[in-house]
Amino acid sequence: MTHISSWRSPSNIALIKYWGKHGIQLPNNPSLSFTLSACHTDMTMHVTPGSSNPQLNVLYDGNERPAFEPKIKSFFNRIADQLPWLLQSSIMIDSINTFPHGAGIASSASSMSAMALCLMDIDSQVNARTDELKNAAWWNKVSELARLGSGSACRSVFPVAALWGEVSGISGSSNSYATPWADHVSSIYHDYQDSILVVSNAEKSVSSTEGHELMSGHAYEETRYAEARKNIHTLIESMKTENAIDQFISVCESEALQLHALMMSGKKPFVLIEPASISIIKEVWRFRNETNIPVCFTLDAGPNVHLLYPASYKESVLGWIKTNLVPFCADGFFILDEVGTGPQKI
Ligand code: 2P0
Repeated sequence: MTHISSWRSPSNIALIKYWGKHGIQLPNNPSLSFTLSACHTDMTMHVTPGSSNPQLNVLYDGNERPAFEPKIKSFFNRIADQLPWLLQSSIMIDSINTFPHGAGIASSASSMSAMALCLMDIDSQVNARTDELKNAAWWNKVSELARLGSGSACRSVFPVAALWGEVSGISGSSNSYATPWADHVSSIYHDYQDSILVVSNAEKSVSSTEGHELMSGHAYEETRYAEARKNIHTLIESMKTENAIDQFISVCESEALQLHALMMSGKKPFVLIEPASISIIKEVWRFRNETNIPVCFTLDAGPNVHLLYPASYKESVLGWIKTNLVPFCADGFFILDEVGTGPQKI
């Protein structure tokens, strides 16, 4: 018998950054992210358990992609103790991302969370369980499996916002899986905008995996983790109301610049931002000062700039992007995304 499951799962953008880990994708500091909407993966998984000669077939948009198989196999080996049927099954995975490959948008968060959702759904089918979908423990398990695929993926499974990692004073916060955070933020953040300015679509010179490793023994290691713990408390407080956007902006921008400052100040320094990223940041500061429109930036592990702002400023910000910021984008390319409602069975 073949079991089939299809899920749409979004990417996410960290406001407090996960940078530095131990064990198997256990974070050295807590992080907090917005769940995105337009940038997502659609995945379909076919699983035939009890195969004497199990095959793994990985497709992207209907075309075979054997290059993706090693990472998926090592993920499956890592989680086989939790899904005993996994290594005795023939599996076919077909996925597609809405964001173009090479747009500098990390696909591991959306694809690994989609994979965790398909696997958990199929685990329910294999074990003839029907009542588990949407139960909080089920979602925690999805988040934990996603984390084992890629750390940041564990935050993609919850709507609006997610917190990952132990935070003092927040019961239920865990290093193993993310905690849904939508109920802890003002409604202004439920449809917050994220316009992604694609500065470069070149392959990154240093992978995130290597970046995490370089945090071990970094001169500012302990200072950084202490800063992240302090910043997450400030951010959480600021997001409870719509009246503390100044504080929200200050923490977001500080976290983004700190992430890249850590890259530049380690034992093996590296630079992922580009001159255009800096030009955009300066233009954001100029525009915000002149207009009082509360737009701010954050950065992922790459040169692209995410502009974050309330939905009520959509029109003014779009006009400004088109006139002042498109010249800094590779081929003029940008993506209009926003905070979203989380994964969806399709
Ligand atoms: C984050 N990043 O919090 C941070 C900010 C990049 C910059 O998580 O090795 O792909 O799979 O656990 O999740 C990128 O690292 O790393 C990342 P793994 P991941 O989103």
